Amino acid sequence: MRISGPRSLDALKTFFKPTDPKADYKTHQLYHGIITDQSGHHVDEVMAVYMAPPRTYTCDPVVEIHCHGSQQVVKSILKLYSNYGLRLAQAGEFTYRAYVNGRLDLSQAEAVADLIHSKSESSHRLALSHVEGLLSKNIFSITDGLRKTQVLLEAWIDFPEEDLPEEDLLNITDQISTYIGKINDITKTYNTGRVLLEGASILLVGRPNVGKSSLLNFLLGEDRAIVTSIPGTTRDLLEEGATIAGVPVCLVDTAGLCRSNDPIEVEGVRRAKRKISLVDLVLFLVDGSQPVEEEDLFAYAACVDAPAFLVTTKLDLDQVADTSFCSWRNYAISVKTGQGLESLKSAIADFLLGEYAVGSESVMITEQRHYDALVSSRNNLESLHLAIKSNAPLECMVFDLREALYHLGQISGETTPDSVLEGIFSKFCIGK
Ligand SMILES: Nc1nc2c(ncn2[C@@H]2O[C@H](COP(=O)(O)OP(=O)(O)OP(=O)(O)O)[C@@H](O)[C@H]2O)c(=O)[nH]1
Ligand SMILES: [Mg+2]
Repeated sequence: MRISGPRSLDALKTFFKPTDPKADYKTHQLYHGIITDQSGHHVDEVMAVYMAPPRTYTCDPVVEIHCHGSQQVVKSILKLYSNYGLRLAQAGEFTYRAYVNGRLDLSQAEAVADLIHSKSESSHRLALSHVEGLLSKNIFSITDGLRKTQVLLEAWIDFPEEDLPEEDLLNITDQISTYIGKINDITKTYNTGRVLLEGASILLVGRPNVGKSSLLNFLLGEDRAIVTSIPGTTRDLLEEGATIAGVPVCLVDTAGLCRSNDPIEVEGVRRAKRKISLVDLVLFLVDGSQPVEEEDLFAYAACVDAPAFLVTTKLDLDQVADTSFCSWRNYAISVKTGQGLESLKSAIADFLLGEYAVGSESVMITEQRHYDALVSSRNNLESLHLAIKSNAPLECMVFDLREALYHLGQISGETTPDSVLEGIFSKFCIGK
């Protein structure tokens, strides 16, 4: 249990009886003892630590009580403290305090939530790099430079009788181009960052019996979906999380796409089709051991606009399918022999990561909020560029620059409205 605020140590001393009667609560040191209630009854045997500011999570005085984990023990200690006058923390309040007290900036605080929810090694590493300030450092290097330019321009506004020297204007133009480039480099990482953090969705599509469920099971490494030789085995969407070459993914198996009169199959097909427009990648499967049928074309038509690979299945059998109707990258596989499956896996990972590698050390953004702020800021800088070229008044240039800084400030939290802050911290769970 964590207590934060000026009365933390008093609160601890009220109910905690240290085993060593001379315990002097040195900062960051664990003490063994008993929590007792007002009448002196033992509630639990615990370890407790007092942490003096500012070296604490919230920058306020903090106490932690390491009690046994049963609901009843926790409830009893909470009751003692709520009678004493402490209140429960709101969701994310500890991290909010760390932010308000300046220990973390907003992008770092947001990454704490991502760190807590991270499900794969790559999302863990990405979130940790943000908690450690990688994104903040990159943004700061841009804002720092822009502020210097702002000072220069504002200084010239005070000398209306003189024009800004040509050389200074050229310098500023160069700098602005560099910052636009830096911002573009960061915004480009958004898709991959989002995929690494949340996982990409991959849909397996094809006519009945082509081997969708078999491929799903192979990629999952377990017999999750029922596989039979009867067409129409899978009736509903089936979603499972997995990692493909280090990339977290959500694999979705679908009912075979076909024109059917069976109302269950019709509904399965409807669900599969609706999902196609929402996923990051479609694997369109064609049975290589059978001639292409009208139903293959029916399935192809459903995903023709999606980002997709053609996967020809059953490579262990004689290959007769003519897939020339489809120009997508083609991967031939067999789940019976394992042929082609490693190349398919690395092609999927390469496609999802774009130009980035799993575990790359460079900055990568994962939040829509950050992406939007960077794009707005870049638009302001482009408008500043035009203003310089067209000899616009200095005031216009300064306006664009201020706007650009305002948008970048939303990432670190400097200019983030309270309503947005509330939304961000409400996503945390209690106790974080
Ligand atoms: N020889 C061979 N048979 C395969 C291969 N992959 C799948 N099969 C067989 O093809 C049949 C259909 O496989 P499923 O994975 O159920 O196909 P599906 O596309 O999910 O079928 P529906 O759910 O009915 O749409 C089964 O009998 C599998 O054993 C393969 O690589 N080689
Ligand atoms: Mg199936």
